[in-house]
Amino acid sequence: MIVRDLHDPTYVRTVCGPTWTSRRLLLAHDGMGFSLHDTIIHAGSETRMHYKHHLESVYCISGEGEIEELDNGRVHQIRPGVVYALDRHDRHVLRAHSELRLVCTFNPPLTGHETHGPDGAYPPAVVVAGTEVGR
Ligand code: 9YT
Repeated sequence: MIVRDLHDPTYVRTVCGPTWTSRRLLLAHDGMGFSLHDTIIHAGSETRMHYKHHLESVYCISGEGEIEELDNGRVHQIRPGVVYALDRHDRHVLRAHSELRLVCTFNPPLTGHETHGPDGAYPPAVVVAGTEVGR
């Protein structure tokens, strides 16, 4: 069994982007088949993303914002209790009206240090003999 505490820096990897702070609780090396993050999105920010190599689901536990699907212009309100799943590698922009706290999963799991490239994606996982390897 794996037990992690968000407040224990020994195991929780914190990675920052320009508009977000991601506390990565479970990663590829944990062998769960997904990674699990507790992510803070800064109030007033806008983040354009396109996870070409991953499927992400995002569950809001606090804050208010909106997500726009860039392929069709649809806008969805984000508030506690709302989940969105990027099941089609959807291009999107996330706007945080207030600080958002989001629980995120990635499949395949992140290996640890990923941040967005200029295309809004994280790099693909490197698979060696069935195991994702950090880059
Ligand atoms: C909602 C979202 O995708 N934010 C970017 C950070 C990402 N969730 C992460 O790495 O935790």
